[in-house]
Amino acid sequence: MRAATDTIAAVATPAGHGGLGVVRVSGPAVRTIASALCGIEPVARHAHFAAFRAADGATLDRGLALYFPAPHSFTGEDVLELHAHGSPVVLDRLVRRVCELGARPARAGEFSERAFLNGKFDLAQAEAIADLIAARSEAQARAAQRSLEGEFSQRVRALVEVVVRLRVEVEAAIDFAEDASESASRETLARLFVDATAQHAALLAAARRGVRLTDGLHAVIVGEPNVGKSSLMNALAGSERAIVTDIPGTTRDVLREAVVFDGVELTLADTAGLRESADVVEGEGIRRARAELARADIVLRVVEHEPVAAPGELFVGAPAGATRILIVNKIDLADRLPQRSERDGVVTIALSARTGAGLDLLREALRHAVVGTAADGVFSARTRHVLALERAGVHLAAARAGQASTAAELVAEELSVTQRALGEITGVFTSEDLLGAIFSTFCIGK
Ligand SMILES: Nc1nc2c(ncn2[C@@H]2O[C@H](COP(=O)(O)OP(=O)(O)O)[C@@H](O)[C@H]2O)c(=O)[nH]1
Ligand SMILES: [Mg+2]
Repeated sequence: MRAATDTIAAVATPAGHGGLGVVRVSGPAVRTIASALCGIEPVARHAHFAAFRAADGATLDRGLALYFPAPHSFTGEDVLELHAHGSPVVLDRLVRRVCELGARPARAGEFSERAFLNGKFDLAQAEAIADLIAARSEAQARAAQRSLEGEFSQRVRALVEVVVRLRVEVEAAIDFAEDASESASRETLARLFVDATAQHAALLAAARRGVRLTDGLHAVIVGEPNVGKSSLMNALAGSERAIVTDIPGTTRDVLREAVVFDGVELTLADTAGLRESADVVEGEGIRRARAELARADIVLRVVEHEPVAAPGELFVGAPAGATRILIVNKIDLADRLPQRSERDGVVTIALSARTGAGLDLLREALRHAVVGTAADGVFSARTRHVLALERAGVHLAAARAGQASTAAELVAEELSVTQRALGEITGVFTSEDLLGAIFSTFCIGK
């Protein structure tokens, strides 16, 4: 275990006023601080009711002091938790008093960083704690909990194991190049490569779903001016979020509103109508609309009349994998009934944003689009993990392709790089810089 030489302290509960507020202290000075602050010899995992005292003996507050001796604590160090009243003033004075007694204010994420360095959990799990705290929907919280329990890390480690076995085989082939058992080893190698490739593909797909769940899905509403994009946004959001007028070019900036479908957060973006415009501001709005379209998971293309052309042609500029929904709006004007149809992978829904007729069909289509994202077994993941997995995949493929032709030394090198990339996810191989960058995004007191 890495023994920290200094003691850190921070408020662990959110800023603001509440019934309780907790100050967390971690490091070698914890026992000294407990006895000077509360006048107690702290007993392990025992709730001491105590007065927290200032230097002059005045009472700062009364509350509970809990002591978790190393290594059985969150950080793996001696930890003291002070449960006081949830007043920012009281908590601030407590932290300052604790710092007078030998601690220093903790940096953002420093408690989690110490826990990681002391082997309490790996890097992916540390990130899952941050994701759990930041979760905005039940599905996000469940997925973060799964990563926190180590499901994601276990699958990464299982893949690493196969890569290690591959390395052993390849190294053996280098050492005993003349051996008669060479053909047997080739078969083993081929089998292991198939296994590793399949595991890698499944893990990458799962991590991509995890990122979509962690970050939420992006749906964009696009179409010509005045077709009712903003009206649709308001109808889905259930509020008068966007300005609606009969003047073409009313919406200029991208407006966003979050809605939750089956536990998955969907960010709806209303955009400027797509047309040629001489207006500089509207032109910029249209540029932003196109950018929003290019990164959308779900595209809602609004028109006023059933198109003659194939519906697919109305989605130029949308990413290949995006869900495409065509909305034929203003059916109230044509005295039509709401309707849903499907052609060329595009779902078409006829509705009225004004009367609300057919909105249920659209909600159903959106719900269908988010299903799978929140499926059981999805864990939270980050872009960092996906990038590392993609890098690992490139080198694994190179090793596999090279096994027949290239020198075994090069295959061994590709496998070693594969393993390193995977190790970055769980933090087995991580530079100080990367660690600093990851933990600094956590909040203070975590
Ligand atoms: N009759 C009818 N009018 C609508 C409907 N949806 C929008 N409108 C009207 O169409 C005009 C343009 O709407 P707006 O939402 O601002 O369109 P945008 O330019 O695409 O954002 C406004 O006058 C709306 O009241 C609808 O379903 N039925
Ligand atoms: Mg608009």
